[in-house]
Amino acid sequence: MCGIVGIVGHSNVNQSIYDALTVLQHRGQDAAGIVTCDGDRLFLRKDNGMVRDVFRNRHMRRLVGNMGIGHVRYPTAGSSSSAEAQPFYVNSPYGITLAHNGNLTNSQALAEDIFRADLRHINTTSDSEVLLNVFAHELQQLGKLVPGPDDIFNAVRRVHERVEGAYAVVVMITGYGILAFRDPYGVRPVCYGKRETSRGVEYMVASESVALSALGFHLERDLAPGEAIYITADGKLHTQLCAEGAQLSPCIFEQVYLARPDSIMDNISVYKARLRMGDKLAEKILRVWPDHDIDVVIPIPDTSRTSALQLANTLEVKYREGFIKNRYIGRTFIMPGQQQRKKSVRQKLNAIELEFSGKNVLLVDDSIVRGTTCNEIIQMAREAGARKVYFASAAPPVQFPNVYGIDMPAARELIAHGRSVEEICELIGADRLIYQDLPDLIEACREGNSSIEHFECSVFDGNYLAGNINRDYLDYLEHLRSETSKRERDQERSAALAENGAIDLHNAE
Ligand code: PIN
Repeated sequence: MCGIVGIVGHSNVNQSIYDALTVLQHRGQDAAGIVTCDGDRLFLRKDNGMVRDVFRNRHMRRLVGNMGIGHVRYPTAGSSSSAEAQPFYVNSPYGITLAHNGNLTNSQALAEDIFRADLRHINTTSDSEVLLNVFAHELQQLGKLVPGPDDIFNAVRRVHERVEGAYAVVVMITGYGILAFRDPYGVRPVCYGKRETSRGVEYMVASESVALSALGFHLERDLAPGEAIYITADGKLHTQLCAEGAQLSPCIFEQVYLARPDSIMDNISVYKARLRMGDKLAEKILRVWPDHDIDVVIPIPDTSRTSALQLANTLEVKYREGFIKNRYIGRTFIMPGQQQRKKSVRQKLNAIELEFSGKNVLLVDDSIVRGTTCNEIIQMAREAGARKVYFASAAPPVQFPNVYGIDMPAARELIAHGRSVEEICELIGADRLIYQDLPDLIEACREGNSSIEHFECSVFDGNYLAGNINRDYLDYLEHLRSETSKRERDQERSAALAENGAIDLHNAE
C-alpha cells in the first residue's frame, strides 16, 4: 500500500506536497519522494525513510516549482531498496515522472515486452517503473511535439488495455501538467479537489480525502474506475473515461484498516463504516452467544477503537482503554521480521492492570493477519489478571494473499489460511474467538454508498477480479513476500554492493 499526491498550484507546491505526504504517512513509512516542476526543469528528492527524515531543509529549498507529485511507499512486492523509492522518471517523451499505489499482476511480462518492442531498460523490480515505461511508450507512439489532453487520454486508454492489476497513479509531464488515473475496477483509491487562492484555483489529487481537507482543499469527488483527469500547468482541468466496461470494485480492506477514519472514500465515511462494523459484530455476538459473560470491551489501539466503541454500546457492556500505546518507540536493530514484531508489541503496548484484573475481557482488533501480535496481546491481558480473554475481529478471517497492492504475507504465513476458527482460537490462545461475517462487513460498507455493487474482498474470499490470477502468479508472489526470501534478497544485495562497489542508481543527496 502506498500514498500518492499531485498538486497544480500558483506558487511553490513543495510545502503543500510535504504536508500532504505527512497526512498520508500511514499508507507507507518505508520511503518517500517528491518531484517538482519549474518551467521545463524537474527537481527530485526521494529516499528510504519517513517523510520527516527524507526531506531536510536543503532538499526543500531545491524543490521549487508550481506543480509536483509525491509518494509514500510501503513495499508491495520486490525489494525495499532506496532505488525503488518513487516517483520514477523517464526522459522521453517530454520528461515524465510517475508515482503509483497498487500492484500490476502482469508486470514481468510487460517488462519483457517493453524491452523487446522499445529497447527500454527497466532498472528495478518495481512495477511502477514498468507502468511508467508502458505509459511513456504509448504517449511516444502518438508522436506529438506538444501533447494535448486527448493524446494523454489515448495513452491512458492503451495503458488500461495492456496493464493488469490495481493501480491509482499520478503522473507529471514536464512543463505540461499533472495526470491521475484509476484502474478499470477502481480497486485502489484516488480523489481530487480544489482550493481557491488569491491567484486562482489550485488542484490536488490524493489517495485519501484527508490529505485534501487537511490542506484546505475541498473534495470534489473520487476518480471513477477507468477515469483519468489531467490538469494543465496553467490550471485547466480535463477528465475522460478511458476504459470500456469499467466497474467499481473498491478494496474493502481500505475501510477495515488501511484508510484513515477521517477520510471519505468512494463516498463512504471510513469512520462510519467502522462504527457499523462494530454494530454488526455486536449483533453477531448476541446472535451466536446470547448468554455471553463479557464484562468489558477493550480495543487494541488504534484502528479498532471505532468499531470496539460501537460494539460495546450495542452489547451494552463497558468500553475501556486497557492498552496504552507508546508513540515514541525507537528502532529495533538487527532482528528478523517475526522476532522483531514480537518484541515490538511489548514495546508498543502496555496494559492498565486494573482494567483486566478479575474480568472477562473482549479484546477487539480490526483484523487478524499473521496472528502474532494478537497472540502476544492475549498473553499480556492474562498477565494483567484477566479471568477470561475473548477476542473479536472486525474483519472476517484473512485467508488469501493480496495481489492488488497490500503487503499481505504469503498464504502460509496467514494464520487463517486453511484453518478453522476453533484452530485459530487455540493458536492465538483466546478463550473464544469471534470473526465478523463477510456479508456483514460488506453491508457495513455499502450502507455508506449503496450504489457500490461490488467490493474487492479477495483476502477474505479468494475471488480475484477478472479471474486472471493463477497458481503460478500466487507462487511467484509468495516467493517475493516470504520472510526468508526477503531476508535472502537483502543479504544478496548487500553482498553485491560490498563486492562490486556498485551503487544504486537513484537521486543524489
Ligand atoms: C494496527 C491495525 N491492525 C492491527 C493491523 C496483526 C494484524 N493487525 C493488522 C492488527 S493500528 S497480526 O492500530 O492501526 O496500529 O494478526 O498480523 O498479528
